[in-house]
Amino acid sequence: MTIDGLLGAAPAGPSNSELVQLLTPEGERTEHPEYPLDLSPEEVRAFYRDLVLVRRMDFEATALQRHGELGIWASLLGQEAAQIGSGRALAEGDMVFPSYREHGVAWCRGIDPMALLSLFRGVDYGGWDPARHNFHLYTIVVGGQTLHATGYAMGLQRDGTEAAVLVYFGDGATSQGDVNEAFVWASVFNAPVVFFCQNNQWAISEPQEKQSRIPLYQRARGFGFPGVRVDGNDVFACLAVTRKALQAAREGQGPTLIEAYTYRMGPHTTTDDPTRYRLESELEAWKLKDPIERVKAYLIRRQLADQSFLGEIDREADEFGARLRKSCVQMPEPPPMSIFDHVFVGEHPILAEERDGFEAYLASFADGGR
Ligand SMILES: Cc1ncc(C[n+]2csc(CCOP(=O)(O)OP(=O)(O)O)c2C)c(N)n1
Ligand SMILES: [Mg+2]
Repeated sequence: MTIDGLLGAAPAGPSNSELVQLLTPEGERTEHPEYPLDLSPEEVRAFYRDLVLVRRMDFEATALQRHGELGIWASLLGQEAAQIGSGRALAEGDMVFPSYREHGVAWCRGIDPMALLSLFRGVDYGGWDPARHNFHLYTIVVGGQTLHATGYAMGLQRDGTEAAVLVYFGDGATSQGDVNEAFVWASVFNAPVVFFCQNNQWAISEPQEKQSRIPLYQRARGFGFPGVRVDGNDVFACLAVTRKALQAAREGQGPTLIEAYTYRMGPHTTTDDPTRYRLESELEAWKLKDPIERVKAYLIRRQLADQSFLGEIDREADEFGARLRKSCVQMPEPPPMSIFDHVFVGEHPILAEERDGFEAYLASFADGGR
């Protein structure tokens, strides 16, 4: 018997029965007994606007990077519904721990898109106040934020605060020790944390089949808490599933793992070339499940929006894009010495020595290193 025969075939796409879906790729509304959802036409239109604008932000950021205006960009293309649906499920007092791709969630938390661009332009370390927005700084260390989130949730629990924590990570991150440790702690302490895994099928060039032989949401059971798989390209389902899990967490029912089944339509980051490791046909198949097109189809099908509304959103996106491009190139450069600020709370002798050395180095230039 071959090794494949012994292990069984790798899981293919999810069967419909295990995937929570409330809006089909064709834009038809479906019901799920555990996730009733009632949205007003204004709310659906607002979702459409969110989705279009964050895609535009992403598009502009990618283009800015290609023009050399950003050092790097991690695109959310294809994951808009997972992020807007879950992001809009948050209550004001909930806390978010993102990875590095959660631009749509940042949008929902009221973070100025320029603060995201400034980080990727390298002119600051993440230009927002996590406490003001209840949105932590981006974490590049894959999976590390799940431990921060769990610790924070345990703090909320001890303070008796009725709020939940929502932490984002990817399919690849589920293989990290940190994530598994976070699952253990969250489980045994019944911490009010929702683990939101965007399974975008790829961890750079590593396919999700190399992360797990079982669907990722089923992992939760072994840790002792519920797991659910949601159509990550369905903004309604992502909203309903996340809302329920956050409420359960706030009510003291402990953690939930949500696996949002989606697809990274672009490269891992602008440094990556996915044509080297995956087939174009895969992308073409996922384009048919586009998260924005299905909301648009629903709006038109139900006559909740007309061409003038759609045109208005397109115009707003054009203006938004122009504003982003203009503001990005006008961002002030930080003074070179500011790189030493905020490293430690107090003075540190090694850092002080390095700072003095760098200062002397800059002074050795005729223009003082400016
Ligand atoms: C601890 C650690 N190991 C490796 C890396 C390099 N790295 C950056 S992103 C990434 C893949 C992550 O994939 P996934 O968790 O699926 O998230 P996605 O990028 O697909 O959103 C890797 C290996 C890192 N940043 N941190
Ligand atoms: Mg991934």
